[in-house]
Amino acid sequence: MKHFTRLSDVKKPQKLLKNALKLKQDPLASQKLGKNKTILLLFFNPSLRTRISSEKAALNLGMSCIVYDASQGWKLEFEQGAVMNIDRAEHIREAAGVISQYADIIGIRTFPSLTDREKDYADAILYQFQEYASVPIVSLESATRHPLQSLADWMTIEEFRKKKKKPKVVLSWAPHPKALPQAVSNSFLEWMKVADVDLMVTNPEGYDLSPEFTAGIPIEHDQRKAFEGADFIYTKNWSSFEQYGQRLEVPEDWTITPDKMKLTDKAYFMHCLPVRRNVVVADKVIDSKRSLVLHQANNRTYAAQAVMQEILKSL
Ligand code: AN0
Ligand code: CP
Repeated sequence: MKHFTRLSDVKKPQKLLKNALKLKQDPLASQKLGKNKTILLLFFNPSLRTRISSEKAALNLGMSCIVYDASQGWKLEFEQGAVMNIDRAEHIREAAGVISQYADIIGIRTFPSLTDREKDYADAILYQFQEYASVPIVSLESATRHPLQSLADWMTIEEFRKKKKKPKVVLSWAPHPKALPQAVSNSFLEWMKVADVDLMVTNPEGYDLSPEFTAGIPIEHDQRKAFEGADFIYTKNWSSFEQYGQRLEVPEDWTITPDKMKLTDKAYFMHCLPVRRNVVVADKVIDSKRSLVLHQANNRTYAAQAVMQEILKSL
């Protein structure tokens, strides 16, 4: 594997999953692999889990890790041929080229603008880094996808699924006071398509995700109906794709409550975090024994470690 920005970068996803689960049993098994190697994590947007779990993964592999808060640094220019006489002090071409000389792998977190759909969905910042850097690029959540999260979520589902039943996995929209990206949800669908599960999405009218990600997956606009018989409820808020980046009026209550969870087949509750309690999910659900949120967050380390391990082997 050269880069890790989306599922299609991974030749054998099942093997990557297996490696992540194996690393979890013995996280320090490959401590020599990363010796004298450096990963640089570049954050254009905030993070708690991704930042710490990725650093921990790098340390487990014996790598050095540099974290750079790019929101505090020079404003970068991404347009080709730009006359840089306003506020952007440095072009992506130099920035990516320079960082490539300091690091063997670059991780990048960059959220969408939520104003320009075409630009966001081209994931221009991430892929320009890929173009102008000379080392592998790992997505730490881009405008369209969050593959490290999806791999950790897949690990979690594998660990908790009943052995003899193909689980029904429901991705459910939930309310949120702010307009959020679609990346986590897009990516979850992308990865669940290669997992052995029955997948369904439920969201209010107007909130259907991009057809690029929902193709072949049933979309149910009645949340209660979708929850019937579910084994995993994966919850996430996202802003509208159709009315791009907007928060639309939703008359019904979409918060995940104990009542709704009773419609499921004793489903586990999942969320990538950070989560707004009693807006996205009721305390009683997230605090219940069926909540896997901390387990998911723990798996982020081993997902990142499996990805870094595969990239290090290819250097
Ligand atoms: C971000 C999002 O929805 O993409 C990060 C989630 C991992 N969430 C927030 O900004 C609350
Ligand atoms: N789930 C996740 O990626 O969390 P952070 O935004 O805190 O990294």
